[in-house]
Amino acid sequence: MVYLISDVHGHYDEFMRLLRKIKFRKTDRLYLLGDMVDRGRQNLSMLDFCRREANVTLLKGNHELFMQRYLEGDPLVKEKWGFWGGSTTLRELEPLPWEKKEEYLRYLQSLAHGRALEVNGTRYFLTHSGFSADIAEPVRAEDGRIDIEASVQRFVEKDEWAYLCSDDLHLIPASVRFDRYIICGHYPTLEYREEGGVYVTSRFTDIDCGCAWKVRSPHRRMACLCLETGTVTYQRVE
Ligand SMILES: [Mn+2]
Repeated sequence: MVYLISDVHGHYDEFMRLLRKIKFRKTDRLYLLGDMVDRGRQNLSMLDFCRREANVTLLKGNHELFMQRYLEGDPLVKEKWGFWGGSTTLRELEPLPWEKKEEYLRYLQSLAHGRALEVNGTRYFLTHSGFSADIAEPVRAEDGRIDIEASVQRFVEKDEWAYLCSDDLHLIPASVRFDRYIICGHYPTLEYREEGGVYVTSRFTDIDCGCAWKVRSPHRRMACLCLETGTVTYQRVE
């Protein structure tokens, strides 16, 4: 089975509970759609899990990029990351020797921004934030749909930061269509409706159910979507 989870934000124990709930096995595949770190207390455990497990792929989120830029010495991120949710990751990271930090840096630099795949005849594009309207191209001549994989790649080359922080997918008109069905995280579905939960539209599904959302809500959850069956399994985070 192919499973998707996003925006775990350092909640490693609850994440492992969720994997036990779905009976995740070595023969399954798991794609993590970014923002594994910041806010929670077990950020490095999350990254270690992603690096270690051969059947797990982490795509880059804006919080992985914050951590990467911090380790690269970006002065703005050095000053601001703590305010952007990074204080818990910083606490874990700071005592480490440079060689260990460098391992994390190389790993973060290596992360992809999207993954195209086909399951049961449906063509999907998995990515953290979804889409940046500033580069709404290339458009396919035959049906006017945007080639989402190429569009994201172009934007990332121009401005990786702006891409990973973009909320555009949730704001663009319905006339904008894509050549693949997008599955994203990044934008807590609690912004859409009070009860949150996986949010399904004709163009995309948002699986960030806000387990670490800044606003306290009894509906904050972590979600796991199984692509073959469409089944969603939830895990609460205290
Ligand atoms: Mn994000």
